Parts: sequence; structure tokens; C-alpha cells
Amino acid sequence: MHYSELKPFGPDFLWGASTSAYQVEGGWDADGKGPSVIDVRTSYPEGTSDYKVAADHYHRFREDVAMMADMKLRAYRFCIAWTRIIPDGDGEVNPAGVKFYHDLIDELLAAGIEPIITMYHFDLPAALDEKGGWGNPATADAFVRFGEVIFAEYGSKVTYWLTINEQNMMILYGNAIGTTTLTGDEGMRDLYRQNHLMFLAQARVMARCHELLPSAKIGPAPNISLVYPNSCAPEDILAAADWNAVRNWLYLDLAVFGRYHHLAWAYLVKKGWAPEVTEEDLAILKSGKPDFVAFNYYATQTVAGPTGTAADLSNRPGDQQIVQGEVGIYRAMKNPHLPTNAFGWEIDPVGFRNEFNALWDRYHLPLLVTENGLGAFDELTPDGKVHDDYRIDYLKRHLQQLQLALTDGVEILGYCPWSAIDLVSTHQGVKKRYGFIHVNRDEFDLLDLKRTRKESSYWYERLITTGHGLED
Ligand code: BGP
Repeated sequence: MHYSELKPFGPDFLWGASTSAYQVEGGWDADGKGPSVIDVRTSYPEGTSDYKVAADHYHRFREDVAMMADMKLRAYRFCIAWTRIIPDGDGEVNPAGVKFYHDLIDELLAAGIEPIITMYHFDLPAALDEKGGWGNPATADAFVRFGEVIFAEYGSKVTYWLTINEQNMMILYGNAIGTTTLTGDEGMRDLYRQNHLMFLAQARVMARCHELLPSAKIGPAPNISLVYPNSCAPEDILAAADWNAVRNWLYLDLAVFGRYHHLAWAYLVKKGWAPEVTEEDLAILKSGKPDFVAFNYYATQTVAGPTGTAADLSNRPGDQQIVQGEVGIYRAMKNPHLPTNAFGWEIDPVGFRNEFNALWDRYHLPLLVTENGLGAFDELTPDGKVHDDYRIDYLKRHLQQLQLALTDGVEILGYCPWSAIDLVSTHQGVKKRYGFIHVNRDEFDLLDLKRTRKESSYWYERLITTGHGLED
């Protein structure tokens, strides 16, 4: 639909930016922090850094918050590292870790920035991993207890809580993210069992949050890539419905409705990967309800019917945004209408609007964007600036579509692009930068870690303060 007038952003719209603990903090063993699965990892993708220093936000958070305040951010979405609060995941609470997040939250509130907290962003305590990780039901108990600790500590200061970041990526790319070391059918069965136990943990934590903090709001934060059919061929429509169910709706249907999507369940049964689900599980799943749906959006995906063999299901190397195809399910296609970024991810601003509408239509819960952004090889030029006009263009095109979705009638709480500050990317290290704020370090040379606001941060500030910047 075209409109001659657009709905304005409301005064409470959460203009924010995001990070995660392990990608930005550093201080990986500082002040009693225990190791997470990320810290004990022994290999990283070739040519990429580990996460031990990252952007050193742990030691420089006051300077970072001051820069966010300069940018006039109204929200900051960050993760509380479970291993700072409870170093071994289920034992003693670490007072120094608790203090760090009090200090960070207080600094944000003093600057008028709303904290939005992710409880878990890929960084499982290593001690729990040794005891079976999410595959051990005791991990869910430990997660609920971790939730109780942080709700009690920070609940009077924090309204918005996110349960688990991108549970779907932890399952679909389990070997890459470290959710399992098993491969083949055994690995997939293990992953979908862990997946089920994570849903139980999530439902319990949402219920507990509501009991302890009646005015708090809590929701899941999956990575949603709306799946397009490659054409109007009925086979393509079917394949898109199947892959949408397995990649996207499975995760949100469980979080919101407490049930498995029928196509996703049929897929799990067909593959022999379906977890055991008891009556008690179903009751737990229904007992925890989200107040909103948060989601990370980078791209859409396009699929065709599952013709062909394993060898020609996809012509591109896969990662979280590039599908690979699956025999008997779908064939991955490159969308000829979309450009790609330097890392091969398709750029689809209109897909953002499509996705808002699909999510609102399905769940009718307010939506919060917790990630969206452009990874690029930014350069600090001799004039001391980072001229990331390509990022401004990316963000502008996505926000134009967000405003159209608002006008369509979708309820949108806020926009927190990835990322507030440069950090270590999940797949491509330091050189793939996303931040509004440049951090002066190389992949392996820490240099001086000096912060510099990029041109995009000035554009974003102007948009937040004046409402201008989305005009063509
Ligand atoms: C999401 C993660 C983030 C972040 C982002 C970009 O999957 O939640 O942690 O890494 O993707 O991905 P990448 O760093 O691989 O470019």
C-alpha cells in the first residue's frame, strides 16, 4: 500500500542500539567472572580474533555510555553475562559482577537511556556445559535461578527483558555457535532436544518474571528471516511455508502460544529428530507468556520446491542469513531483486515491512527490533572520521519501511540496530564492523581502543532529535 501521509514515531519510541556481552565487554576473567563456552573455545574462524578483550567495554563503559548519551540514544540493549553474576552457572553469586551491571544500569538511567536486558546471548557458563549444557534439564533450573537473581537485583530499574537471543540460530547453526559437537542425525536429535528444554526454561523464566516484577515486560528475541517463495509455482509456496515454519514460526509459536507449529513438528517427525514432549511440558509452555516479540532482522530468504539432489540445493556457501537447502524440503535461491552486502547477505528493506506485518498478523503482540544493521569494512580515514554513508543508507531504507509498517497499523516499541559500538562479529571477527562508534583496534593488534563516532551516529542523532533523516 502507498500512503500520502505516514504515521509519526511516538514520543516513547525506543530509539536504541544493541550489543551482546561476549562480543563487546572483554574482561573475560575480570573480578571473579567465570568462563563461558565462548571463553573456553579453542578455535575461531580462520583469521579472526577471540573475545577476550573485544571492545573492552567492561573497563570503558562510562565513556561508552557518555557517547551513547551524546548520540541521544533513548535505549541500549545489552546482555548480562551469566558468568559474571554466577561464575559457574548455578553456584555462588559474584558481588563484583552484580555491581558491574548496577553501575552500567545506573550510568544509563542517569543519561536518560532505557536499559533493555538480554538474559542470554550464546554465552552459556562453561561449568554448565560440562554437565551437559542445555541438554541437561538442570540447566533450565539454573537459568530460572539466574533470572531470579537478576530480577531481584535490577528489577526496580529495568522494564524490558529479553529471554534468549536467537535460539533458532543456536539450533540451525549449532555446530558453528557451539551448541553441540555431535554431527549428523545424532547431532540434530541432540539439538532439538536442547531446543525443547530451552523453551521450557524460557517459559518458566517469563512466568517467574511476571510473578516477581508485575510491571516488567519480557519477550523472546529470535532471528527472523521471512521466507519468500521463488515464484507463484504452488511447489515454491509449499516450500516457503515449510521453511518459514522450521526456521521462524517454530520458535515464536512455542514462545507465544506454547505449542509446536504443525509443519515444524511434521518436519521433526519426518527427520526422526522430534524431542519427547510430555503433558507436563505442554502445561509449562503455556504458563509463560511474552509481553512483546523482539526480533533480529538482517535479510529475507527465498526458496523453491525441493527438486534436485543434495549437490544442487544451493549455489552459495551458507551461514545464518544464507540458506543452503535441504533434500525433500526446499531449494535455496538467490533473490534476483536484492543486492548483497560485502559478506553476501541480501539487503531487503521492504522485506522488513513484510516481516513486521507477518509477525503482527500472527502474534498481535508489540514488536521490538533488537538487531538490524550492516556489517562492513569501515575505515578510519586520515581526517579522523569514519565515512560510513553506506550504513546511513542501509539504516535509512530500513527505517523508512519500519515507518510504513507503523502506518500499516503494526505496533512497534522501538528500534535497536546492531550495534551501538564496534565489537567482535560472530562469524567474521573485528574486521566486520557494525557500530555507530568506531573502536580503534585490529583483528589481533589492540592498538589504543580509542572511540570515534562514525558519520552514521551523527545521522542517527539528528533523526532521534529532529525527526529528519528519512527523506529521500
Ligand atoms: C546475530 C547475533 C549477533 C551478531 C549478529 C551479526 O546473529 O545475535 O550476536 O553477531 O548476528 O552477525 P555476524 O557477527 O556474524 O555478522
